[in-house]
Amino acid sequence: MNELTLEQEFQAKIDADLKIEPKDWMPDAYRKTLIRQISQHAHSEIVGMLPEGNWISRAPSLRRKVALLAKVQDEGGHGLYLYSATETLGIDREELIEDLHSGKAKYSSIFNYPSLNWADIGAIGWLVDGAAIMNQVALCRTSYGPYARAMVRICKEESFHQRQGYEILLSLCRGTEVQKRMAQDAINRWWWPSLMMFGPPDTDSPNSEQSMKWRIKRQSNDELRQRFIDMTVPQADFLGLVVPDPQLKWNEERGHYDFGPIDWEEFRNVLKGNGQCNRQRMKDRIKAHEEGAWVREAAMAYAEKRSRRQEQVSSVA
Ligand code: FAQ
Repeated sequence: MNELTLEQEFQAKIDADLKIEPKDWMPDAYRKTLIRQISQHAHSEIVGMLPEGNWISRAPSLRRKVALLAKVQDEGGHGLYLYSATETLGIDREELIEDLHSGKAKYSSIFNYPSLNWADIGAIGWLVDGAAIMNQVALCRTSYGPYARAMVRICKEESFHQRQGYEILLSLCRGTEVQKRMAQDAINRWWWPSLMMFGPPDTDSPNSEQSMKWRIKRQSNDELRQRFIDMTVPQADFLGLVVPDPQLKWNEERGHYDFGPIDWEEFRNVLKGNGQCNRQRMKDRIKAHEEGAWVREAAMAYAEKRSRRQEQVSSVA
């Protein structure tokens, strides 16, 4: 079959909402786009462990510590599902990790902001996980089977994370004046970077058009951002917190909130490596990777030993 026919059949399958599986024929550019997006997503999960990991030893109670520990562990797990999904596209995990550590690969801009106090852990859960879920629920219907299936499980865990964050803020908002001020300060700092998580505006998003055609992305950056704002503002009202956007206003005609301009210059700067924590995050990530070398070696040695034993057993049988 020639390339054109293969491509037409591939697109017809996508248009019929069927999943593409690892052994199916796919255009090179589709494979590359998936490797780019899924690996960036995997990197975001494991770099995202760092700002919260900082607070495990300082959580204000045992209950909070256990919940945060479980959340950070889940994020490590999400990274693993996503690296595995990327490997089904024929790329080696080590190569992806090297690209992350060398600064070649991107990860979500949001994780280059500092987590300064306990209220930030609430804000990360509520806003950052909230934004992640909004994006990832759409990805449960993405066209590539292994990615879509990983997303279903990830979304279930993320919704627990979001509630955990909201509950931290609820406790602070029902606490003392100082605690409420802490919560407000955290929202002031995390609101705008959370909106940036959805990526540049549709008019300035080079990958969107093709990714939507291939149904890798099911909704555009701006659509998801608007949906997130519409969902989150009433939650902020319930907490008694003010969203730090003087232009935020319900628009009856549109049935959506209007909001003020996003500082895309700040976003581009963070992507260039000049955010508040880019250097620190990479330093910590590389250190964690190096210190974990013995665990990977031990796991590989165990896996090899097990498969040798299984071979011996089956040759005797
Ligand atoms: N940060 O043309 P588009 C989480 C890049 S998971 C950094 O619109 P695309 C869980 C983009 O890669 C959070 N870079 O790109 C958690 C592209 O660069 P490239 C991560 C960004 O791919 C919670 C360029 O800008 N989630 O948080 C960002 O069509 C709490 C042009 O942009 C995912 O990765 C950004 N925010 O759409 C963990 C979801 N936005 O590669 C711990 C999957 C854009 O051409 C604690 N990914 N860029 O050089 C996606 O849905 C998409 O990749 C988008 C971007 C929507 C992020």
